[in-house]
Amino acid sequence: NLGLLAERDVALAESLAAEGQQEIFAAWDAPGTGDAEKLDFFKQIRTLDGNYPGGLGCYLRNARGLLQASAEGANPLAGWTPSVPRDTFRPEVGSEEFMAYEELGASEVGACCFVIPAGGLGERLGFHGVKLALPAELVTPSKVLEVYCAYLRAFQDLAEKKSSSRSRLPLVIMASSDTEAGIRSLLESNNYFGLEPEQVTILLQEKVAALARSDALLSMEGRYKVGTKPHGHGDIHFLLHSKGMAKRWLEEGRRWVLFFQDTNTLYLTTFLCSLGVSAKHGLRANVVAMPRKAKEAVGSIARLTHSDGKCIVANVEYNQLEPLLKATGGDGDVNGPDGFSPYPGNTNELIFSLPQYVSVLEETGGQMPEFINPKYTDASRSTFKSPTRLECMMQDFLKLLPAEEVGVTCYPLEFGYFPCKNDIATAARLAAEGTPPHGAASAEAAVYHAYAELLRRVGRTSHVAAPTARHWCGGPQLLGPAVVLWPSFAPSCAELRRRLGEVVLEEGSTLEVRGDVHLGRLTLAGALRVVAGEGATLHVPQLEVRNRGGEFVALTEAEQAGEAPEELRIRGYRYVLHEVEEIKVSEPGIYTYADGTLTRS
Ligand code: UPG
Repeated sequence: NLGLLAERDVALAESLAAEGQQEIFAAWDAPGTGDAEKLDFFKQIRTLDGNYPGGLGCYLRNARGLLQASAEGANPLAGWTPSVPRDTFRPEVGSEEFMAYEELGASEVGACCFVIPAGGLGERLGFHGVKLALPAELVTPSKVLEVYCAYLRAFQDLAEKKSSSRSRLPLVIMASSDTEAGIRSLLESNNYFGLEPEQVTILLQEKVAALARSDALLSMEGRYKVGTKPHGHGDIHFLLHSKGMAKRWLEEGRRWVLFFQDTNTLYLTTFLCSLGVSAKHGLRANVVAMPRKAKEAVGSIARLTHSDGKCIVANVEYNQLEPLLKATGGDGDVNGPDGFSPYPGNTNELIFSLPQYVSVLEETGGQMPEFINPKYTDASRSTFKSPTRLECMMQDFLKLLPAEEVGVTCYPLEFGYFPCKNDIATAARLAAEGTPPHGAASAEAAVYHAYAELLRRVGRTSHVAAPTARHWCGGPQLLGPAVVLWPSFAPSCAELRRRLGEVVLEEGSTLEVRGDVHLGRLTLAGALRVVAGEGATLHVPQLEVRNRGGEFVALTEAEQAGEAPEELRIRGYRYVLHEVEEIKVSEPGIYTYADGTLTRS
C-alpha cells in the first residue's frame, strides 16, 4: 500500500517491516488514498529516528529486549547487592571546612555550565503554569527560575572577582512540548531575569514512540500517526551530545557541568561547596544527597556490587530499594537509630567533570540506561492497559561510571531537597502519615528555614526564633521567621559572614536582604527589607525594628475552592504584609544607614 513514495521512504518502510511493524502498513489504504497522511507518517518516522541514539530501529530493539524481560517478570536489579556508599563527604554548613570548599568552588564556578531539565508538567501539583514560574516563597515572591538566575548572576560576580575577566555562565533549560512556550514566555517577559539572552539555551525534548504490545508494535493513533510519550529526564544527555553543546563547552575551556531540577532553590545555597568538593577530590561525578526517611518518595544513593564484580554508585528508586534490600538479606527500607535510612536521599543534583562527561557521551552516543514500566491487564503479563514506552533518567548517567569515580556529598536536612510536586490533598495525607509532603507549603517553609539556618550557623551569636507549628488545609507545617537572603547578599557562607553581625530575629519576623549590604547588630520583631542595588554598598551598623510586620493567613473556604490564584490554593494560605521597614539604595555608591538617616560617603 505504499504507492509512489520517495526512495528514502520506501527504505524506511522496509526497515520498519524488518523490525516487525508490517501490521501498520497492512492497515493502510490502497495507493492513491491517504497519500498526504502517508507522507506525514514518514516525516514523523524520520523525526523519531533522529531523536533517539542509534535511531528508531535501535529503540524498537531495546524495547523488545526490555519488554521480554518484563513479561518474564525479571528483576532489573537481579545480581546487584546494595550497600551504603562509602566515604560520603559531609561538610558541616558554615564550618571552616565548608568555607574552604566554597572558596575552591568560587575559583571554579566561572568554568561551570548549568543545566535544568524542565520538561515535566506540574500535573500532580494542581498548578497549570510551568513549574519554573512557581513562587519559591510568598514574601518576595520570586519565581523559581528568578532565584536560579539570581544565583547564576551572583556566581558570575564571584568568578569575575577571582579572574578579573567577564564571565557569562551558560544555562541550558530542557523543555518539552508541554513546557516550551511557558518557559520561553517566562524568560522573555522577565528580561531573562538579568541574564543575557545569549547565555540561555532552551533545548526541546521530543517524545518517543509509544508501544502497543510486548513485541514492541508501534501504537498508532489512527492509521498514519504513531502515538508518542515522554521518554524522561535522561534525554538531557542525548540532547547535550546531539546538539554538540557539551563538546562546544569543552572547547571553550569550561570544566564542570551541574544538573538540577525545577522546583528546589536550595540546591544553590550549598552548590559552591559541592563544586569545591568535586575539584578538591577530582571527582568525575558528584551526587548531592541528604538524609532520607525510610519510604520517603525520593530515590536513594547506594553502592551496588554485581555478582560479576562490577561496582557502581547510583540512584535506586524508592519503590525498588525495599525489595532489593529484602532480596539481599536485609530488613528492607527502615530507619536507623538516628531516625533516617542509612541510604542517603537523592536530590538529583549532579556535578560532572566536563572532560570526562564529554568522553562518556562520545562513547555512548548519549544513550542512557533505560527501563520500561508497562501496566499489564492481568497476571499473564501479555497485554497492556495503555500503550507503554522506554524511559530514562538523568541520574542514571552514574551507572555508566565505575564506583571509584563517583563521590557523594551529603548536607543536613535543612539544605536538602524540598520539591513542590504534590497537590494540597496529597501533601496533607503524606504529612498525616509522617512522610515529607513535597507540597508547596513544605517547599516554601524549607526556603525560610534554610536561610534562617544560615543566619544561625554563620552569624555571630545570632538568635533566630525556632519554627512553630501552623495548620493549613495541606496539613501541619513548621514555620519559622520568613528569611530570604538573596544570592547577591549571600552567594557563599564566607560572604555572608563578612556581611553579617549579630542578628536577633523574633518569632513571626520577616527579613529580606538583597545586594551588598553589611548588617551589624540587628534586632527584628516585624518586617524589614534591606536592598542595595547594583554598584551600591550599604552599611547598617545597628538597627532595631519593631513593627506589625507580616503574617501567613489561611485562605477562606471560597478562596480555597477557586477564588484565590492557583499558586495560593496549592499551599492553602497567603502572606499579608501589614507594615515593613524598607531601607533601599538604588544608585551606585557607598551608603550608611544610622539613626533613621541614610548618608552617602
Ligand atoms: N523532567 C523532564 N522531562 C521529563 C520528565 C521530567 O525534563 O520527561 C524534569 C522535570 O521537569 C524535573 C526533573 O526532570 O525538573 C525531575 O522530574 P520529577 O518528575 O520532578 O522527578 P521525579 O520523578 O519525582 O524524581 C526525580 C528523580 C528521583 C529522585 C527525585 C527526587 O528521578 O530519582 O529521587 O527526583 O530527587
